[in-house]
Amino acid sequence: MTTGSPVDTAALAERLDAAARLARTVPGGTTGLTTTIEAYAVQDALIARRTARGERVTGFKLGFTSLAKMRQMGVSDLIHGRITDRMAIPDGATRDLSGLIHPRVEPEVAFLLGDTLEPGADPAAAVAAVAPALEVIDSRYDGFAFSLPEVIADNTSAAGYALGPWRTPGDLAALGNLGVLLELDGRPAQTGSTAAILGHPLRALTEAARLAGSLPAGTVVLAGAATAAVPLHPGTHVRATVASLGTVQFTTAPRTPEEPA
Ligand code: OOG
Ligand code: MG
Repeated sequence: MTTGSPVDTAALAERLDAAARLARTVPGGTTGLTTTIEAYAVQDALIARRTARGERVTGFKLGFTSLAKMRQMGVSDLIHGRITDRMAIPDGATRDLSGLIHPRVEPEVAFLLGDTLEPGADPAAAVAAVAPALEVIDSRYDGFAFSLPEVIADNTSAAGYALGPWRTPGDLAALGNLGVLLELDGRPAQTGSTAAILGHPLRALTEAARLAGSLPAGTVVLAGAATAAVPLHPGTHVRATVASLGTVQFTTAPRTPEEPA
């Protein structure tokens, strides 16, 4: 077995953190990462840098839970990352995209845990509420081109998220096949179904607990995009609708005159 030289976890976390803060990309394929174990260690170090600056982890996200996303990004394994209070976009707010590199947006379903979710436990018993969600992703790698360990180290491209109104689910089983619509300026950009998320979004919770260990009450879990992501530009109204759950939306700030087109 050949192994590359060990990755300097702290140095790579600093490099990816700087890329996010300065909106400057890192070329994919240059990290030396070969395993997901190393990659999650870098992600942990990256999150530690954020929390040391006063950011608070608000939840957990899954990625590549749908075939649409796996195909779009050329990968085939589940990944997980963390979302923080600095990434939160209030429903209906305006978000300035300056500071992001090449953002994309995707429609998701979010869960709020009312109880601790232990690995192997029935996820439905821990769910307090469900909401439609939008995730903004912004890879810190050139052209969104990365290996699986590289996107994990980059906190799974996490950059922003908006949550619609929380709803106490009467029947969680019904979450398994709800229509999903992503609109840009009132025009459909993507359509799909919650069935695209691992066959049922509740499975994302099962996987989250399996991958991360026990998830505490109060955790928000983004189940992963139901459709491919679309590029996000300034001056755009973005809305996701999940049938019977409702809508969530935000507007991106208009381009400033000195910003290049
Ligand atoms: C990685 C993030 C994947 C999802 O919902 O599948 C993700 C990426 O596409 O750059 O958030
Ligand atoms: Mg996502």
